[in-house]
This record gives sequence, C-alpha cells and structure tokens, in this order.
Amino acid sequence: MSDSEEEESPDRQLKLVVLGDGTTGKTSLATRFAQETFGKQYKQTIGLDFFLKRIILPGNLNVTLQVWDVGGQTIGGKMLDKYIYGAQGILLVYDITNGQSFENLEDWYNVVKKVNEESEIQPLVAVVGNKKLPERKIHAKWMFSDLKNPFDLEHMRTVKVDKHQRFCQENNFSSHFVSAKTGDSVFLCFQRIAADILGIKLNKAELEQSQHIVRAELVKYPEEDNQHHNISNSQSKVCSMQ
Ligand code: G3D
Ligand code: MG
Repeated sequence: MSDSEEEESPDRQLKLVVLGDGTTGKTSLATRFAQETFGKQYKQTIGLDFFLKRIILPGNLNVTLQVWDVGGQTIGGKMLDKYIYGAQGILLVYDITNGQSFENLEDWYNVVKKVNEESEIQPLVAVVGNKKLPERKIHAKWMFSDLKNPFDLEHMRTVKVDKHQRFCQENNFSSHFVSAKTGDSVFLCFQRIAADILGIKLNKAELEQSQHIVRAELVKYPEEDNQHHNISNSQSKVCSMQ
C-alpha cells in the first residue's frame, strides 16, 4: 500500500470498558495491554482513567482502542453509567481463583444492560478469566524450582472452565482466559474483541501469533563496557519475540 493510500484510511476508534470486582486485575490487564507492564507503577485508580493503544488488524486496518478502567467504582457507583455509556465493548473480568468475582459478573452485566436499555446497538461483551493470587502462595508452590510458573494460578482455579463457557454460551458473550501477570493471551484478548466488534475474521495463524508474544528486555550497557558488549548507550529497550 502506498503512503497516500494509507493516509486515506482514518483510524477506527473503539471504546472498551473493563468491569468487574475489585482486585480481579482490571487495572493490571489494562496496563499490561496498553503499556506492556505489570504491577509496580500502578496506584489505586481514582477518577476517570483510560489508556489509548493502537493496533493493526488484518487488511492494514488501524484501530485505536480506548481502554477505560473503572477504578474503584463498584456496582451502584455514581459514575459507572458514564463509563459504560457509548462503549462498543465490555470486558467482564473475574479472578479464576475467586468464585464470588465470577458470580458477580451477572450483576455487572445487569448494569451494562440498564445503561444500554434504550440503545439500538448493544456492546460486545467479553468474559475474561484472570489469574491473580498473593505472591506468597505462588512461592510456596514454586520455591523449590528455578522455573517460573508459566501458568500463573491455574493450579488454584476455583471457577471451572465449563461454568465459564456455559455462562458465555447462554449469554452470547465471547470467552477469554488471560494472565495480566505473565501477559499470557492479553494482546490476543483485546485483538479478538476489536476484530469481533468490527466484524473482521482473524485466521488461525494470526491468532496463534498473538498468543505467543514473548517479551525480552534489551539492556544497553554504559560506554566503558562497550568492548564486551558492543552496544553504544545506556538506555533500555523492549523487544517482542514471536
Ligand atoms: P483491580 O484493578 O481489578 O482492582 P489490580 O485489580 O489490577 O489492582 O490487581 C489486584 C491484585 O492482583 C494486584 O496484587 C495485582 O498484582 C494482582 N494481579 C492482577 N492480575 C494478576 C494475574 O494475572 N496474576 C496474578 N498472580 N496476580 C494478578 P497486589 O498484591 O499488587 O495488590
Ligand atoms: Mg483497579
């Protein structure tokens, strides 16, 4: 495609809202997707927060995703309707080790239905099972191994996959399992949601590629170390390997 052709196709913008109980990992998920980071620099969300992230879907379609994090808003929260209003996609996030957070998705969905009661176009709803747990429990299981647990909290799962799938089928929701901590399937989740909203089909190769993005940190050493490392400045960069 030539430069001029590219300029002619404007970006599509989609508003996505991340809902669910506190501590299910909503902020971690949004941050992981939009900034490729996890934990640390995040503090309890106050007020209206959204991230912007541009992705490219098949057909060279540029899509800017507005990912809204509802922060500390609970069901019945005053601002919640304002967040949800106009969203093309809703992510209902629960923690796979916390059954109650799954049960409560029904109530979160009821809020979505209420906001969209009079709207002709309904948002796409995605159920996202995330995998959080206090670090010490992971350590108890993995402390004798040098390997990092690649499955996050799979071994602590209390919400059965069947139950999750049934909920999705009954309500026509799209179904996702992610780990905001390891980054597993996070990009894939957002990519599938965007593609579904826009009616774009992702082929198997595209789906697989998005699932297996492994990130590696490239450290650039200071000048005096250059004879060993042959790298010229001290900034760090991030690279994606697929
Ligand atoms: P919230 O925005 O839904 O309230 P947060 O949730 O994103 O603030 O996450 C709450 C806690 O869960 C954080 O732990 C965070 O690190 C952890 N968490 C989020 N996602 C995952 C995940 O995929 N796996 C694991 N193991 N933990 C996760 P802390 O201890 O920092 O409060
Ligand atoms: Mg939060």
